[in-house]
This record gives sequence, structure tokens and C-alpha cells, in this order.
Amino acid sequence: MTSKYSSEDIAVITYNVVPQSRLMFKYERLGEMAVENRRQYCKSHGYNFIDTVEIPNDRPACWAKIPAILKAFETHQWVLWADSDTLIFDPSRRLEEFLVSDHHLIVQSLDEFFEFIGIAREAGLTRMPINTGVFFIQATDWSRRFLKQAYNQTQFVVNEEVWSGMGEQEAMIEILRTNPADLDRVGYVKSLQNNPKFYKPGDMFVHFYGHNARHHISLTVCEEVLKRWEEANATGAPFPEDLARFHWCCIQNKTTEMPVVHGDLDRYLYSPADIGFDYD
Ligand SMILES: [Mn+2]
Repeated sequence: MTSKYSSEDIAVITYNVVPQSRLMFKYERLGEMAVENRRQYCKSHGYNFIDTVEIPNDRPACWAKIPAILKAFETHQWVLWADSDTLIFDPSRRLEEFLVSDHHLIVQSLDEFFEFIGIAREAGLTRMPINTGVFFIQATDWSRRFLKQAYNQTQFVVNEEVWSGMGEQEAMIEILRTNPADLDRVGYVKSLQNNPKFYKPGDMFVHFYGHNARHHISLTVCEEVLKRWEEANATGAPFPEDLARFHWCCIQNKTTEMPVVHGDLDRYLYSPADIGFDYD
């Protein structure tokens, strides 16, 4: 099926904010890569790229995606939101190929993931109807209402870290959970985004999610890994093959002395061999 939309109908939004605490490389290095990655992609396909947004002063920076999308709706029929912890692995693909249904919100299907962790699709969707790392949203009345309702879920505003993993994603999920009829508005597509563990060629985005994981890889090794990935990103070369190790370099605490440890390898479905454990 072909899409009735073209490049000028679509805005792409990715912005990055480096937290002052600098506990991880995630926003200092990966976040900057993501913005550059999107800039190159949008330039080559003619999409409007938005990387500066107004940060609200009453809540963490992650919430700014909502007003930014609403603003982009004034001039675009579709917005692709992509987190600053995502990279495009297949820049030959165009965004229009995902825009072939009448849905208002288009997200990655989580069926494979639910199957892997062994829960039924219905149960999985009740708990986690969407992953907001990468999604399309259409400029409709429903979408505007949905985003405004999510923005009003102030119980999810936690003023600790810039992106603590608690915030606008939970707010959006909460709206869908409490209004199950709204799930009719959601279209599920394949190969829009994947996590590094399950990545396969053809997946458009890889989402290097998570934060403050247990420290395992020395700073010297991380520097070598990050430099290689930054080089590929800057030159538009294919990314290296050590996705898991790069992921860990981005999300682990920089040292073992950090006060917050948010999970170890098993939380990300990795084994020690995946990240080259013997390095440290
Ligand atoms: Mn993310």
C-alpha cells in the first residue's frame, strides 16, 4: 500500500538535554549522536527536523516533547517523535512507508517482545500498550486531546533527574489504560524500532533505553567503543556490530561508586558475554 503523505507532511522531533549530574554517557554522547543522526537523515529525505524545543520550567525536560508535538501539528499532518537514545540503523527507509493506515498514533508492535518474555499479547498490551521511544502521531482532534490529557497527569511529574524513566511515557500509557476504547486509534507496525538485544537488519531505529545500570565496563574501553560509534554516525557509515556493549557504555554508571543503581544485565536481557564482560 502506498502512503498519501509526502516529506513535507512530516516533522521529526528529537532533542537532547544533558543533565548536570553526568552520571552516565547516555546524554553526553549518545544524545548528541542522536541529534546529528536525525539531522543527516532528515536532510537526505527532505523532512523538517526540530531539535530545539521550549523546556517547561515546572517539570523535567522529557515532558517538553508534548508541547513540542502540539506546536509542530500547526504546520504538519504527522510528527515522528524519536527519543535522544535512539539511532537510525536503516537510513534508506522513508517514513511514509509507516503511514498507510488511518490510525492517529502509530507505534512499534510489541508482540515479539511479549512472546519472548512469555506473556500473552492481551495481558502485555494492558500493562504496556505503547513504547514511546519512537512513534508517529497525526494532527487530529483525538491526538491533541490525548496529548493534553497526558500533560495534565501531573502525578507523573518527578523533579529528580532530567529523564528518569518516569514521566510523560507513563502519563501517555495511563491515558490509554484508563480509556481502552482509545486503543482503536493506535496502529501497530513492525520494524519501526527495536531494542539492541533483538535488533535485526531492516529495523529502522534501535532504542538504547535504560539508565543508571550497574557499572561493568571500564572508562578506557567505553571511550574506545563510543569513539568508534561516533565516527560511524558522523560519516554515515553502518554502525559497528557491538550493539550490546555500546548500549552498556551509554547506560551504565560511569563508576562503581554511584549512589543509584537501576538494574544489572538481566534487566536488559543480556548475558555477560553480550557486553564483553572480561573487559573490566
Ligand atoms: Mn528512550
